[in-house]
Amino acid sequence: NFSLKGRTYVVMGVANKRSIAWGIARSLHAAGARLVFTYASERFEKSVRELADTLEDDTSLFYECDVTDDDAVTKTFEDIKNDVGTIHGLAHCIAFAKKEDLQGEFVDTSRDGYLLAHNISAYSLVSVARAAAPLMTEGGGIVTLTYLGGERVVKNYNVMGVAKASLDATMKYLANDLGKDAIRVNAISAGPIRTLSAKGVGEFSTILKKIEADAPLRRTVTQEEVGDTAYYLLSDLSRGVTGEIIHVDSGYNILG
Ligand code: 0WD
Repeated sequence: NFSLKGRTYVVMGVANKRSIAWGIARSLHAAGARLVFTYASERFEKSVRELADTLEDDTSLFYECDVTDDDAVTKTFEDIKNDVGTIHGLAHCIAFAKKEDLQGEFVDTSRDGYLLAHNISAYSLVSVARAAAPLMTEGGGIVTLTYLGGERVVKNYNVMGVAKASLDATMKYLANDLGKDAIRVNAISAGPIRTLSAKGVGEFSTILKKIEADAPLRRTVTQEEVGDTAYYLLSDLSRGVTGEIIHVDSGYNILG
């Protein structure tokens, strides 16, 4: 039985209807899960609540959580524990880099920009996993979102590629630590999708066109396709899988 009825999942990083996190939320909801949304600041609260309102029989809960603040992360999961008790998994869909660091040459990345990108995009998974693990009393799944630019050089992706490489390794070390508590940690390497964050990457349209021309499936992927893979990784369907990176990218990563 792979229904998620009676299960609760935390979804971090819904900014608007184009967010990959929203695709994940819809897949989990369709499978019967109850959802807990976290958003970076008050600025996003209204749009997250409005989106959740569109879900059938919505029972979602909402919390502010700026992942650069350890106390905020701890408090968020304490609040979630008090309000819902046990959670069964979490989707971490959070990243950030300065726009100036997502164009031109990587060699020009400032110390500030480098640390900021790693803080929000990679360390946040450590801090969130530490705070969330005690709530997964029946075991659980953690999924993060990564990109090919962490495995090889992708033009303009620059400091975010280096942060994704760190995120990939972070995911594996966490999988090793948390496996003894029956918590699995995996990543989805999504192909490029037009979102708020993607707007920051220089020449993003060119990247999309390349996928349409060259990827084995000759098309880009959707938030829904990433969402369904997250459902697989957060459900018992994937119960033997941890420390894995699954590419949901129309097969683009196999090309030399
Ligand atoms: O092509 C793409 N769009 C791809 C995205 C391809 C492969 C991977 N990804 C990754 C991104 O790198 C990111 O890790 O997917 C993840 C989600 O990104 P997205 O859906 O493309 O972008 P967006 O809709 O802009 O969501 C990014 C979230 C926002 O949501 P909320 O509602 O939580 O604010 O990251 C959030 C950002 O605000 N975010 C933060 N959340 C908490 N604390 C912070 C922060 N300090 N900074 C940014």
